[in-house]
Amino acid sequence: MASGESFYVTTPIFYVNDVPHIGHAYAEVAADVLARWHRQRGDDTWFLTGTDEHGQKIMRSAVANNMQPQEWADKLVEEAWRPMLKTLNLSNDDFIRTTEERHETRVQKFLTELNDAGFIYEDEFEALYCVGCEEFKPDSEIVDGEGQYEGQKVCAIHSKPMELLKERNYFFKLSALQQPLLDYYEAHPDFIQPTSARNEVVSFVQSGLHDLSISRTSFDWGIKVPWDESHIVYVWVDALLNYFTAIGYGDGDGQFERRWPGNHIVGKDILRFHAVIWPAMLLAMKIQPPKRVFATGWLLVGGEKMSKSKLTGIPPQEITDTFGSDAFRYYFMRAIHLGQDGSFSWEDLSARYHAELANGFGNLASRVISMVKKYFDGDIPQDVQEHVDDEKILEIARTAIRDSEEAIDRFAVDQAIAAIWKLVDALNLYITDQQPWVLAKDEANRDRLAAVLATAVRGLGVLAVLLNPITPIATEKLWGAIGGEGALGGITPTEALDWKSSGRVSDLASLFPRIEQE
Ligand code: ME8
Repeated sequence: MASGESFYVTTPIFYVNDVPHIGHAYAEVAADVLARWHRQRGDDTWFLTGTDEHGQKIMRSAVANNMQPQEWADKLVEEAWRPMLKTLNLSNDDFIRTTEERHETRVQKFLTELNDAGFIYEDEFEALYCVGCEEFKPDSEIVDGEGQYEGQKVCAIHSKPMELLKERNYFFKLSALQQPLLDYYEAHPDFIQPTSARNEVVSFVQSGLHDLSISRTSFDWGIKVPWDESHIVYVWVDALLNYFTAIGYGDGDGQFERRWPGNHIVGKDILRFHAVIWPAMLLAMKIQPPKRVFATGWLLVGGEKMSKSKLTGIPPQEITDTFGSDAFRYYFMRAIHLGQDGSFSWEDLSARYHAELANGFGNLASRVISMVKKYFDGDIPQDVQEHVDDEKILEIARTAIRDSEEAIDRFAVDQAIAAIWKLVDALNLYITDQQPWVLAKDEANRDRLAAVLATAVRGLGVLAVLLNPITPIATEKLWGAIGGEGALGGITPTEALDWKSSGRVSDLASLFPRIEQE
């Protein structure tokens, strides 16, 4: 089933002004699940993540910590951001930092080309800027401050005062791209997802685009504008280009051509950068925009976006230390529909962990394996005569495969898991109905017992493959315990369905042990 099709998926690159919280981890896990899913099916997959290290926000946090910006970025990347990849068991193929030379030289190359194409000019500019967003804000996104900021204008997202910036800047002719963008959205209805995000972007662009200031002179923590070194590149233009620089834009070695266009998973607060500015820069250069920009919702705390600046962030390891990375991945992918906001609660996490992972899936696996041990001395029964009830289970497995594939194509990971869970529930019910422990009492039922357990093992094989992108550690263990050979990451669900283990079961420690509540 190896398609060899390219699947390039990216996360936002994260500001290194602080340490990660579960809101950042969420996008990482979503991208990782999609990458593992595609890799498993033989697609030519590339998963990129990284860090966004220039701009005023980083410079100021470095100053506040008495460090040079580069030193500060190095510290946070090594102590906080790279360790998060391990905490979440991510399978990223690359990690880009915007302070790397490979990034800087390619950003300069791209900007030179954009300038040569006639899309850049110089002008005077004055507007209100939010350093938290690293963005000039329209009036509609500025509100009156409260508390210590009473009487001041603040950013609606960060609740911090806006700053008046007046500079001579280079501008990108974004307004000239308004109609080409609208034409592109129309011709590619799946480009921006979900639909609510698409509608928002289309009406924003219809309401008129202004040219974009893409350089700064008031500070110097950034990449130099190649034709005028007294300016640095606006941090968002620098950051968006990471999706190109990491895959060798302009190198001519074929990697870029092989991977692009990519799929971007982004938070809804940074949708316009990805669905307006980024494709506009590409349309200007006659390069194909991304295949898909998918806007995720926010993890909320008390109804507000969990955030570093508001000190409401929960570090991912607080969860993984107790529940493990598999449960973290499962929970966030299952409990929240990608594209909608969600609230995290320890109670909900614990309830789903115990009901779905421990009792639903883990227990099913241990029951089946212990019965094969008990009744067949560990040998998985072979060449069994299937009965209509067994056929039904195999049919449910086929449906789970089909429905989950279809959901993943839409990035609806929660729906894919729900489709897979129909097989978990059906297998649990099947064991309860077939009552292998009753069949085992009468030698005359030996063949029937063999068929039931062989079918249950096949069902577990399909589950191991389908759930591998979501809970890779538990499913590798399960695959080994039912006599599966080879790395699970390279087996498709259909191959697992046709697979009849000729092996033996082996001991399987509880996949999801119960956790005593403190
Ligand atoms: O925006 N729930 O970086 P960033 C869900 N460097 N997602 C959340 C979240 C929450 N509570 N809090 C943050 C930047 N995020 C830029 C990106 S890409 C070329 C440059 C998400 O560190 C947020 O929506 O502020 C965004 O998608 C991502 O974390 C990075 O945020």
